[in-house]
Amino acid sequence: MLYLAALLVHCVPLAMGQYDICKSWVTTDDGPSWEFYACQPKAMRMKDYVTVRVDPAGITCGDPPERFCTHNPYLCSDECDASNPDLAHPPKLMFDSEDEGLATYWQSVTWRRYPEPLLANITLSWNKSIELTDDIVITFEYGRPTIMMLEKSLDNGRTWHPYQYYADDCMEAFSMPARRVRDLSATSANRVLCTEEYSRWAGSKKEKTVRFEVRDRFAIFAGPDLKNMDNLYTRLESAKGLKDFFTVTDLRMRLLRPALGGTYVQRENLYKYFYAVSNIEVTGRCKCNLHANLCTFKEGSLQCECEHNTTGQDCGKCKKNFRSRSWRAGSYLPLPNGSPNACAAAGSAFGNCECYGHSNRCSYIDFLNVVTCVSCKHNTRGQHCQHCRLGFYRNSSAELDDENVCIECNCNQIGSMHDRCNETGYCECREGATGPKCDDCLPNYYWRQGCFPNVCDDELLLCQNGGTCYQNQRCICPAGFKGVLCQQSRCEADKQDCDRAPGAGGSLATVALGVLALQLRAWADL
Ligand SMILES: *[C@@H]1O[C@H](CO)[C@@H](O)[C@H](O)[C@H]1NC(C)=O
Ligand SMILES: *[C@@H]1O[C@H](CO)[C@@H](O)[C@H](O)[C@H]1NC(C)=O
Ligand SMILES: *[C@@H]1O[C@H](CO)[C@@H](O)[C@H](O)[C@H]1NC(C)=O
Ligand SMILES: *[C@@H]1O[C@H](CO)[C@@H](O)[C@H](O)[C@H]1NC(C)=O
Ligand SMILES: *[C@@H]1O[C@H](CO)[C@@H](O)[C@H](O)[C@H]1NC(C)=O
Ligand SMILES: [Ca+2]
Repeated sequence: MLYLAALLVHCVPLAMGQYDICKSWVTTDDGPSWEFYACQPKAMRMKDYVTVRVDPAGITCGDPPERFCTHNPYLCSDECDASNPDLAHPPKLMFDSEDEGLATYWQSVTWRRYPEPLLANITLSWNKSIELTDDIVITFEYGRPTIMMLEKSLDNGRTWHPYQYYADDCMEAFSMPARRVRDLSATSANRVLCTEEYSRWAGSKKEKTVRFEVRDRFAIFAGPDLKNMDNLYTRLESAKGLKDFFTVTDLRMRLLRPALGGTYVQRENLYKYFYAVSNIEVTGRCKCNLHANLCTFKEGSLQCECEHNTTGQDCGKCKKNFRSRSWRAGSYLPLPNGSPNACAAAGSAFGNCECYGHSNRCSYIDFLNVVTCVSCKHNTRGQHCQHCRLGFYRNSSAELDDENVCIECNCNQIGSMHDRCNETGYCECREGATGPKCDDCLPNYYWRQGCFPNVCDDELLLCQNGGTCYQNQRCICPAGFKGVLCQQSRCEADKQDCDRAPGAGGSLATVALGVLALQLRAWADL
């Protein structure tokens, strides 16, 4: 009974039904109607919905079958064989339910290529944004890695960011000081750090887990037992980047050095070094922007069941015909029920004024007798914010209600006539310039604050009398010649010049000085 009570207390904060209803039917002075609240789905065991990928190819043991040592390093009689279900250790064994008794685990090949590092990546993908609500717990059989890294992605694996570093010596492995999450403060709650807590050899086989401590970070705001969740939700709402810190679509464990079971690697017994992961526990809830309290697994991915007339996998936009205001996420505030920030039907107040979510306001213009959107955002303009502002063009593959529907023309200021472009983003170029943004020159033109016709080149406009063409801009003439293409002898042009004809050394120096002067001018132009 005591045990049960303790268990309940432990579970209360996360199971507590805060923000678990999206709407309720209430009776007011004006009669019965719906009242709407911010809402979010319950936390779930996310390993049940994950897809996993292990890299590089061939890192999983058993193909070909291989011997390894576990408990008794002197016998080394254990075997991994991918073709035998009893001896295989495929990645899916990191996500099965462990029945009481024997652990099932994924296992890597052994470190037989030592000293080449034994590297493995385990990538977990959900194809859905997830908000972590409890620690990530990775269980290693036969020792925890001495160096590893946890990375996360927020955009389905397109970009990755470090999440936490783990090493038995943080300074040596990552040039980072060792820190503990418990020592973080309110302003550093989303700091990425290196910890030595889960990598040191404990001299016993009991230390099996590596954690990413979500609870300890929550506790900075909600107190040690997470009793003050109101404070946490207030901070999640107001502290920049804090909510995103706990949000992921993918996680990646980069295993960089296996457990050593001592201070050095025994070269004569490399069969005892490998990775073996029996479980990866990820607890979180679907991110639904506080517009849904249910998240279901449909057609292979998790989807929010959106309320408040929102739609999309994360309830990230307004439903069609509910776009008279821009979409907004719900808010945890004010406590205790939050704000739904629901999408509103188009045209309820003013005829049918759709603004495609680019404006929150419509206005009636008396003398024209029209209703028009006011202060169109996202670089749109027009009565319904349906056009792009000058200097922007329409992204033809984006919906009109997309925030990024208008793309900046980005015309080169010098190369183009003006900063407007056509429907495919092409700018109008000045003479000699070319390219969609007019930042290139046509053949036979050179770029110097705009495109200018070549003065000289290697084909038609050859410098004469041994002159050399400098960046298509001018000929550098030998001492005795001048003119655009050095076509003119100084003697013919100017008798005096000829009389004072300098010696060979002087003329070389003049050429060198000329080159230097041109070089300096070119730099100055940059
Ligand atoms: C693991 O992923 C990182 C990128 O996060 C990549 O640079 C590295 O090559 C990968 N390692 C292996 C062994 O596939
Ligand atoms: C990811 O989810 C979206 C939305 O549910 C779906 O359209 C897409 O096919 C999924 N992609 C993969 C690779 O499962
Ligand atoms: C969503 O639209 C329906 C009509 O289709 C309406 O009855 C309901 O009240 C709206 N919900 C919200 C939160 O605005
Ligand atoms: C145009 O919109 C599509 C769909 O939203 C998007 O994938 C693409 O990146 C956008 N193109 C540009 C150039 O922004
Ligand atoms: C935009 O201009 C480019 C270059 O002049 C042209 O190839 C393209 O067809 C134009 N697009 C439209 C929609 O007019
Ligand atoms: Ca398992």
